[in-house]
Amino acid sequence: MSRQRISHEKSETHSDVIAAIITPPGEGGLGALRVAGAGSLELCGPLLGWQTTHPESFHMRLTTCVHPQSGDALDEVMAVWMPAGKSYTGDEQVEIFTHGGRITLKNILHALFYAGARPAEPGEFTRRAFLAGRIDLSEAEAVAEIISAKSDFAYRAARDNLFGKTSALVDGLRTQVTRLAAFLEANVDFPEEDIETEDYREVTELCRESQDTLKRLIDSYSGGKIIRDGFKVALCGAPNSGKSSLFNALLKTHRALVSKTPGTTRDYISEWIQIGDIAVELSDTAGLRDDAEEIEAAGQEFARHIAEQSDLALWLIDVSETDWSQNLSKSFAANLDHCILIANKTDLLDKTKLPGLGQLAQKHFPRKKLVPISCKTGAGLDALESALEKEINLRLPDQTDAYIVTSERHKQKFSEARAALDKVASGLSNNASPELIAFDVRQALNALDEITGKVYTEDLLDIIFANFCVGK
Ligand SMILES: Nc1nc2c(ncn2[C@@H]2O[C@H](COP(=O)(O)OP(=O)(O)OP(=O)(O)O)[C@@H](O)[C@H]2O)c(=O)[nH]1
Ligand SMILES: [Mg+2]
Repeated sequence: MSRQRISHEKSETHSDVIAAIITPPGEGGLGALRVAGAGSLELCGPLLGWQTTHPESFHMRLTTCVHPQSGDALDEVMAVWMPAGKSYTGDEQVEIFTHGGRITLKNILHALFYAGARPAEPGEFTRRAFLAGRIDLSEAEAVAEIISAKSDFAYRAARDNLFGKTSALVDGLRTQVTRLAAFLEANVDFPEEDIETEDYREVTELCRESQDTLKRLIDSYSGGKIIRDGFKVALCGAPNSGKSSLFNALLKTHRALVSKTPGTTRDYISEWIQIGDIAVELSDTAGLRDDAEEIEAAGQEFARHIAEQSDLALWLIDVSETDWSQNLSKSFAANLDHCILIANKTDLLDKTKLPGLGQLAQKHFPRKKLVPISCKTGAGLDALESALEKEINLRLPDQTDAYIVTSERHKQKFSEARAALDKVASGLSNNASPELIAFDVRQALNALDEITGKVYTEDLLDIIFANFCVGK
């Protein structure tokens, strides 16, 4: 375990100059490179033809970028210099905007390495911003979240965190717990007969308030996880029931093979769609039947696993098969709680038989919802999307709630703080020793401080920034 550090140490700037391409790979109108560290300007001078040691900061200038050794022109670029303390990383920084071609960017990056920069590690620019004290740890984590947001809801949560929503919330809780600590220091030695005093009531109330806030935050994570990671929907059912057809219909594109031969889908395929404001990961799986040969059986193992791990399984039924309800009772879907029945191929059914479907499902599977559709005609697909949106909304926290925890790490730290305050509360009611209670209060504060990075270890930073890509 590396040494714990506290926030007032954070005003680091760095003497080694790092460089990386900061735009995604591929072709584009623009590509960008970032160079950061003391001496960035001097290092970039020969490439950018900047003679003066101090060009005007934040002044974008058009120039020809050349290789510092050969003098070969590499590209026509725009470049900007930012002094230390006024850049993304907090270090002196140069940003170079090139034409967005892989080779151009690679050549300029190599020219920067030749000039003395070293390759930036994953997340190193943002790690420097944290170490410089420009952003706190929850804000640094929000950078990765906003970049990887898969839905509008995830984007809004990440954006709010980037603008300090988590930090403000933790600060509020911290103030409350600090007040508790101060109060305890002054009043902790409650003699047993004083247990009904005003002071005692106030301190227990303060503790209870913080416990309640933390509980609400921890509970919000089950919905927060869906906001951040998306809602997982598995399409499963017997071979030929129309899983791949529905997969394509929901994606609105021909992605999976559809054929009348049972057992067409062997491996599973996953794609993302957005329903309401939430990202949904749809997985098409192999049809489930008993007499499958080896490869098909391996695919079916995946299918069962995906169905079990999903937030919701859509179990497709081919309603043109008369014995579908007997088959369903024998299938593993019968015991799958998070499962909606999708009655497909209703176009093959006499219209008068449609109401009977619902009644049959109600009789044999009273706890399961049934949605009739036809992938062929498109009938019922809108109703299915509405049913999906409803299911998702049921799992989300109340959106008018002030704050939703979307990070597993934050949930873990809130849980540690809550466990520590639970001990404080029982210490208070059992008249435990003041030192013991104070220790637990400190544990709670420590857990909160690890969210914003007021206290941190190098190991913790390594874990957090390992999830970033090079260039962030
Ligand atoms: N009439 C009709 N045929 C459909 C409908 N949906 C799918 N089919 C047909 O049913 C057959 C099987 O469809 P798929 O989507 O491949 O079924 P699957 O469940 O993915 O099948 P496996 O991958 O083999 O498990 C194909 O011939 C489809 O054209 C529907 O709503 N109505
Ligand atoms: Mg299929």
